Amino acid sequence: NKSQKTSLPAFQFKEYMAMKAEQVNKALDEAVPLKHPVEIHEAMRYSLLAGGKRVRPILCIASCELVGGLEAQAMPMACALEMIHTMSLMHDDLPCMDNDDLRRGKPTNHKMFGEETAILAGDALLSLAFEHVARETKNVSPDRVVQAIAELGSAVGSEGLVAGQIVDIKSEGKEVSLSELEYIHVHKTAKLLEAAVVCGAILGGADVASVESVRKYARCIGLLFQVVDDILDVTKSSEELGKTAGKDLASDKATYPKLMGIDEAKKFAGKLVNQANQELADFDSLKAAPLYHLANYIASRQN
Ligand code: GRG
Repeated sequence: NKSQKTSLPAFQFKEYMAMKAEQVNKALDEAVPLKHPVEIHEAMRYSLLAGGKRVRPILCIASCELVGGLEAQAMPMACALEMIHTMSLMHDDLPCMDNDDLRRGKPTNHKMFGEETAILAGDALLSLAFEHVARETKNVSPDRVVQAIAELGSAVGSEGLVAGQIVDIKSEGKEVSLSELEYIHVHKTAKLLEAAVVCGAILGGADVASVESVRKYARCIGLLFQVVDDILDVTKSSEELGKTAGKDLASDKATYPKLMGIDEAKKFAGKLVNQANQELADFDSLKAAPLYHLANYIASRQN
């Protein structure tokens, strides 16, 4: 989109993403060495290092740098976010949940290592995430580390990801309203993205007002992430089937395109990306460039 491109500061976004992802991958590799008991560490490393866009860690680092912090101050938290994201996918793929065979183009963790190991490897990643932030965060005041850990914990537990997952599971086969759908997505997807951005700002030394501005930005991109996911589901399966109606329009699962129509869902996505970027208006535009581009990337991503 031409108007968007001209209004964004010049910035090598692809190179930025590749560089940051490489740093994150290196840090993750070091954070989970292959040690005794090998069975559990192998399973943890298998899913953690299986690819993925690394959106949450990069959001965390970008937010830390936005407020004047350094990448190194946010890196343990960035790794923790990816550990938790990965374990949530591992558990989501289990036979008792979504029962998926493939994830990130590879066999799911339980397909490779068995259900017992996949559950335990997920539990170990969840626990390690908090330990890693507490032990490895350097050059940040202890009260900021504690504040960030609390933020992360609340995004993941029974008021965060777990809440979204249970409400999603319990609503299967039932009529879901737009507000119920929003509850599910805010908790399953947006909470961790919000924690990524907010924790990055806290660790980078942001004042209270800046933390709240980036929180508002994060809430928009959290919802945007899911609306785009739903749109992609429709457009992808339409392409695959060569039909106008995609998988999600036909299935029971509530989605934005199903509840508001594909055109309205696209308009909603456009509104969210604009609103997200407006929240960054008070920051230095050069420093905010990664987050501007990340919002646009989430809006226009193809997978
Ligand atoms: C977190 C304690 C705890 C338990 C797990 C199973 C569960 C509770 C929650 C499921 C949450 C879930 C599967 C949310 C969907 C999140 C989502 C949008 C995944 C796709 O994220 P991308 O596109 O994936 O960033 P990649 O592979 O690129 O990382």
